Amino acid sequence: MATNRTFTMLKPDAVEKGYIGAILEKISASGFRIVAMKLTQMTTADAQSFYAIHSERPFFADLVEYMTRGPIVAAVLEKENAVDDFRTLIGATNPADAAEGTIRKMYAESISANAVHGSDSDDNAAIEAAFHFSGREQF
Ligand code: IDP
Ligand code: MG
Repeated sequence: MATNRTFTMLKPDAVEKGYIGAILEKISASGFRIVAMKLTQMTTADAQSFYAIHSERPFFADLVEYMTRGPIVAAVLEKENAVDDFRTLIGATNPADAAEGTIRKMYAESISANAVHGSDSDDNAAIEAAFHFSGREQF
């Protein structure tokens, strides 16, 4: 299986609750190498652009408000089968449906404030990594 990269954000709810260390520990223990990482805050324009695919959804305004309310940790991760394995590690979008031991099961509070983002494809991982990091910031 090929080594590839995915993109993640520890979302404002996870940062507010002090879960950065615990979530990064779980990510590292699951075999992901951190290729890039920073604490940053998205502007409204950033969040509207990042989540443009959801712009027609009824929750879009709430999603933008939530994702901009405080700092996030943005990171690029590398591993064999990174995109799919990271989606497995974070669990279902709604923490009520997420499997035991997944990050969302352990740290998310609701379907909207669900602690962590994970890219859904190799192409989107590359687009999302480039949204937050220059090539020189990815190791
Ligand atoms: P994903 O993060 O598991 O890939 P998406 O469907 O891509 O889920 O949705 C992006 C984000 O939008 C979710 O992580 C969550 O924060 C929010 N979201 C998704 N569906 C709902 C919903 O039905 N109500 C409120 N917020 C939602
Ligand atoms: Mg998604």
